[in-house]
Amino acid sequence: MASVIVRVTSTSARSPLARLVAIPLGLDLWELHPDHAVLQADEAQASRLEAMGYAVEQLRLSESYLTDFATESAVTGYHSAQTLEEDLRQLADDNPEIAELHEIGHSVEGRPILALRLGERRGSSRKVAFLGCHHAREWISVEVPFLLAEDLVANASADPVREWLQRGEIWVAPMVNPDGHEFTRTPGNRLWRKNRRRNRDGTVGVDLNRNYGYMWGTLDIDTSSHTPADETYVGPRAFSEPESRAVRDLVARQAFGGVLTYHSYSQLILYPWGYTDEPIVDETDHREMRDLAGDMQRLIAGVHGETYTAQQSSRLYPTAGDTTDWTYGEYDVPSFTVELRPASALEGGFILPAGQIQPCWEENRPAAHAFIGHVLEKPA
Ligand code: 0X9
Ligand code: ZN
Repeated sequence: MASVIVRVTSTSARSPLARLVAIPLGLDLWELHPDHAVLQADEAQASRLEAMGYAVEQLRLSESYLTDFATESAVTGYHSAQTLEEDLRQLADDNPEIAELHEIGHSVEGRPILALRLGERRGSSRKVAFLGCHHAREWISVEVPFLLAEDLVANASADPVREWLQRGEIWVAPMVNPDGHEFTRTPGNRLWRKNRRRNRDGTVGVDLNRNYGYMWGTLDIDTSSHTPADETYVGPRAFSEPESRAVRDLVARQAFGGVLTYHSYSQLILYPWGYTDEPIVDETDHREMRDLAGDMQRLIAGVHGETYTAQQSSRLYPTAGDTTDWTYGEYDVPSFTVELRPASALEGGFILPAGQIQPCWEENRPAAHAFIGHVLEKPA
């Protein structure tokens, strides 16, 4: 069935927009704003929404969206799982005194999940982690952490990087979902989100950003679904997937003092909780993350003037089992989800033109540095 990208607004009080996520329609929700939502739906879902009192306006057919944005240069400007491995290996081989490549696990289809450890000392007590690409179609979320690693290596002999690498370790795992990412490089599959697990009912894929073990599975809504065919399928149990287990085991081994995970799109800086609208109870933790998110927002805006809005995750929409709820809930460390460029579907959504990789990285550099400084320089 043809899939469309639509803008949805409410036309009556009996169907408020916020209720969209609570309707079990299996929607692929891209944006949720106070006055409208953007989502991908097939024709049956679109007509059901209309019957429920929503106005559904077609933005673009997925097919024309793909031909508009998925040009040749949009593909060649980005890494594949293989070129990422080659580039990470090169970085490690060329800089053995500060960089080391680790296989932290394997995907469902057997691809290595890689993390680069940067730092002079092994077993240092100050460590910070950057993750990318839990979601296959979010290609820019591979490039920003990769460029961060490359830039840290290039600036390793100058402060503040020199001091960070002496004092602690920076771990970068740019592609948590290599199978999904590879799949999005095949014709017609650019908008795949999940991993490539064969589910028991014959459908494919678990949403890796719903598979972490804090409050896992406690919601059953469109943005955190127990239906295997859905885009946000939480999986049969917490950490059922080798990709989320790889991150779990890395975090358990290294005991990071902070974790930042890149996604796209919408230009947001999100901090826990995601599973509830309640704010974090611990006022010190809450203030720490809220203030740091605000600092990152200002630092990002200072580079190219782009707004990345800092807010609690659940304000975007509620989900249970995401990465940062788990890293904060289990380990009590500052944890952020950064949604990268662009700001909206009309600017490309998940398909960011390759020419924007560099400016997107440039604006995120000072924010990533602020996070590293915060974690590595925190008083003991
Ligand atoms: O839905 C997600 O996993 C993230 N958005 S994305 O468009 N990259 O898929 C947001 C996760 C943040 N957590 C919550 N909203 N609870
Ligand atoms: Zn994502």
